[in-house]
Amino acid sequence: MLIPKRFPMYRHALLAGLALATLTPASLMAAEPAALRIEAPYVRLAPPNAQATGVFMRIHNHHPVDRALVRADSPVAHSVELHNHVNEQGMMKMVAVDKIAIPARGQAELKPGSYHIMLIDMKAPLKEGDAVPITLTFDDGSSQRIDAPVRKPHDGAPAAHGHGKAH
Ligand SMILES: [Cu+2]
Repeated sequence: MLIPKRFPMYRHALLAGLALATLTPASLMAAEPAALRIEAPYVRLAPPNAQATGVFMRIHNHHPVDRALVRADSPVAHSVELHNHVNEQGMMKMVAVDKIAIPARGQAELKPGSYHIMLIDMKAPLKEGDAVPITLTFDDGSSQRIDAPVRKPHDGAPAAHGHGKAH
């Protein structure tokens, strides 16, 4: 192959192209999950005897295509659902959703009062500091396993007490 020496940049680009062409589909697929980055996952410490609690995180999508979280699993709960909070005639309530969108070159924010993962019917009480394994499955069939620490709800987050703080 004749590549003019006086165009070194063109030569490099061509060699890089050849290197890419030798990648197998399997190695390309293995590289795929890195495009979604999970940040600051945590499980909200539930009150004693609570049967369910929420899991929150940010999911960054560096891909130029929209993605979605379509499923979550965890061995600590009998059931795991994707939820959103909606305002229904002035009442905030949780509803199950099929998926949580992660926009191209954007992020999905799972936070109290919004989208979250719900652990339902826990097999054993979770304690502060426990690391909860959660497997996230995305719309392209890829999955990622994370460990989400159990944390107390932040001050100022919606709590069971509502607005009524003592003077
Ligand atoms: Cu929920």
